[in-house]
Amino acid sequence: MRSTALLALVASQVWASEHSTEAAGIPRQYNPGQILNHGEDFTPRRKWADAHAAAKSFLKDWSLEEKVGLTTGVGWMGGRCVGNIDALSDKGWDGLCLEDSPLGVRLADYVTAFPAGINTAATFDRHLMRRRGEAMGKEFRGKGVHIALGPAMNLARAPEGGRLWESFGGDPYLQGEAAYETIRGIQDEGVQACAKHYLNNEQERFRTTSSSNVDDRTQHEVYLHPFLRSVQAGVASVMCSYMNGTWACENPKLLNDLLKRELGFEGYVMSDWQATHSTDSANQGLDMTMPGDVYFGSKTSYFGPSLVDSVNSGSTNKTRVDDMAERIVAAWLYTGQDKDFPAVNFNAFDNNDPATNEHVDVQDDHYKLVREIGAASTVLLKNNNNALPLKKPRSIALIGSDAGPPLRGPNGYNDRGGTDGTLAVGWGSGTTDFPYLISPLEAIQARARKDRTSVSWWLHDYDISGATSAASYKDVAIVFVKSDSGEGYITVDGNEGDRNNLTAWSNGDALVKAVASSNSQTIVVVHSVGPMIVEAWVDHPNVTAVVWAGMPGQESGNSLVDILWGDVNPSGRLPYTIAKTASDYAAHVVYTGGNNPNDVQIPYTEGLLLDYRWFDAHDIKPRYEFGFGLSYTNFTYSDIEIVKRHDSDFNPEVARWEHDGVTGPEVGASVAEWLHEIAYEVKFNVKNTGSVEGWEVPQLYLHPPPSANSAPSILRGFDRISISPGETAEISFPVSRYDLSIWDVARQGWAKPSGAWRVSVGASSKDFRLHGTIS
Ligand SMILES: *[C@@H]1O[C@H](CO)[C@@H](O)[C@H](O)[C@H]1NC(C)=O
Ligand SMILES: *[C@@H]1O[C@H](CO)[C@@H](O)[C@H](O)[C@H]1NC(C)=O
Ligand SMILES: *[C@@H]1O[C@H](CO)[C@@H](O)[C@H](O)[C@H]1NC(C)=O
Ligand SMILES: *[C@@H]1O[C@H](CO)[C@@H](O)[C@H](O)[C@H]1NC(C)=O
Ligand SMILES: CC(=O)N[C@H]1CO[C@H](CO)[C@@H](O)[C@@H]1O
Repeated sequence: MRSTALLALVASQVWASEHSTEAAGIPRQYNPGQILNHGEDFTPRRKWADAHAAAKSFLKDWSLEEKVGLTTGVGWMGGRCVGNIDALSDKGWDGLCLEDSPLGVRLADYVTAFPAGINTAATFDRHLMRRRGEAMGKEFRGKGVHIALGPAMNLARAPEGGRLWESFGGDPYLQGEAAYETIRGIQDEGVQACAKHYLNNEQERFRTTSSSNVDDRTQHEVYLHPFLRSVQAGVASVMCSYMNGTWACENPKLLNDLLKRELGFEGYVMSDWQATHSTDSANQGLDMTMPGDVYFGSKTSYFGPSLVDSVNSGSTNKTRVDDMAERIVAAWLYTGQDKDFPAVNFNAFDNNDPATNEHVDVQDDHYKLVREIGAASTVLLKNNNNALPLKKPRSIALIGSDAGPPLRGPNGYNDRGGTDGTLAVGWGSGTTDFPYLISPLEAIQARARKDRTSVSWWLHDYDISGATSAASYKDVAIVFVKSDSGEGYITVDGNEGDRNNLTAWSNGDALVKAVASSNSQTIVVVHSVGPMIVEAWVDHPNVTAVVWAGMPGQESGNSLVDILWGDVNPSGRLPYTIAKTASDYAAHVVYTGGNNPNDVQIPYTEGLLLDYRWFDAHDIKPRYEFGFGLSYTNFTYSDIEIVKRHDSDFNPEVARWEHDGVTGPEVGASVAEWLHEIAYEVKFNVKNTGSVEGWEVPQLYLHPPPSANSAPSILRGFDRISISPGETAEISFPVSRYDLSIWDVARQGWAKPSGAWRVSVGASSKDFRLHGTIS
């Protein structure tokens, strides 16, 4: 479907506001409403108002040059962190340390390597998402990092996209919930989070020059949504990406209209590293340039003295610089960093320098959470004849290099940019150094010893006959396969960040087929950054189980053992669709084109229909659908009831939505309280009908009316609940007016389409168990 067709929607009512671009900065208004997040009453707006008032008085005596100093990084490698803002000690300002990554503290020692974002999403568990955020926040703070450069929230649009494992998958709602929880967790520990990359940075190739061309409705409903949730979480900073016709970091539509006006964002926008292209960026909404120099080591800056000159010559409004500085200081105050913040105690550029690295151990007992999330994110895709959990087999063979330790150790390649041994995280700036890495081989041997199971292995991927003999005559053969990707500055086996194919690396398909021909209990474990095509072997009768372990972090082997032996009942769910063939996906990485700006156009022609929405709309049967995952027990669903929470006849705010289309406050229009207030609750029961305790992940899908011209099904609720055998859990999903709205392009507002919404509750995006209607 062409995205332009989506513009012809029929909206019966709209809540609209006039938008215009303002170079001097967006005025801030405070909507004294509460934002509800699944019953949690969290009100960042009051806190932001206080932080801005305090920032104004903090900055009262600062000169123009000093304020500009706040907005200008010191230049690449000019400090101990990947980004640094200078201190001004006579003003009580200690400077800022900005450090990667979305899964832990990068380029530091004695830190935890958490599971990647994609695994965090696969848990479908808000509490685990929050706890991971908190644990990471503690570690960043302990190292003296003010701003953690994460979470990443770009969508898994093209399945080959190199960095999609850093963020939370193929659905905007799941992406948004995970972003919300991660930010709340990080910031509750007094560290500023950074929502990135804003916006439309869904592939690595040409990411600094290509233009992502996205229609306005898709932008609002899909790509902007995780940033809306980030603002609702009170996010301190947003990182602008590279370009969209005009550079993303000097795009007033993106920075002023969408982010600061519609979403009412109160923190500051920083550039991605070297993504600032002019001093005029300040006029267009950029608040901080990173790492500060024009290019790494240039000793020049678009901000710094250039910005001072620009103000003095009248090209930049001084009030804009005031606003930039105020936003940066407000975010610092919002997160309480003015009090007792630890000094930077590591050196991202030289861990071995005794003068600058104090080797502070911030790991606490976070390894336990890593193991828990690793197991909770492991997706059981196939389990014929209850092949799993393992029942004290007498012998096991482990096949494939992905089972074993890397020959070069866990950090043998800078930023994990190589292929060696078991894969527990992708490559690039979205990684940490591993403090250690538990391989499946190590963990399985330790577990097997308890049952006196014999363990043998064959780690040569290309010696097929050796693998076949190793697997023969064993009770169980476990074959390990992988697929890797990362950030574009590193090329691995010809993959320039983005994957060149969606099948297994290192001869994986041949290995599985060979082992399955000689062992009737062949279990396949997959470590993959994203969707991997499994058609070569998935239907082989001897492949009795498929375990999708993703990117589980430092406790990889232990998390896997918990699932294989049934100490943890699997409940991971796919955060993307696994297709039967690569060409079934809605979109792909654009691999060819020139290197000059605008040479490569990336048209987002699939519009709203990414991932499962595309498969649904075009009736393409996937191998495993979004939201799918098996358990060692069974659940039944019953008693759906849809309860209206507000009486539209008497509530004027509901009336506004349902009857008139009144213009609302401009700033923060898309996060207005009434829009996000709970309008309906979908209640139902889930019963564990099996014989073991387990976690179920019920999911709520809305089916918009035909007038909406939307995708057939849209995820709008999920939870992960532990239920004992024979027990029934009562579940309730809130549905807000926003959830039941579409973006009306003509009238620039959230609109309620005419007609009834059908509602389904079920165990995946295809396995619907209960149905209802919201009219
Ligand atoms: C500078 O910004 C202020 C406040 O937004 C505005 O009133 C004024 O008109 C602007 N001046 C210029 C020259 O843009
Ligand atoms: C897919 O890419 C991987 C990594 O570069 C490579 O090992 C594998 O051979 C490729 N598969 C095919 C079918 O070309
Ligand atoms: C399954 O494994 C057994 C060995 O246990 C083998 O004899 C048989 O041929 C295999 N089946 C297939 C279809 O390869
Ligand atoms: C779930 O139910 C199906 C059909 O009733 C049954 O075949 C299967 O063994 C059950 N699975 C578990 C894990 O109890
Ligand atoms: C938000 C934004 O600026 N979107 C633009 C992205 O690029 C396309 C094509 O250049 C424009 O049509 C969009 O308006």
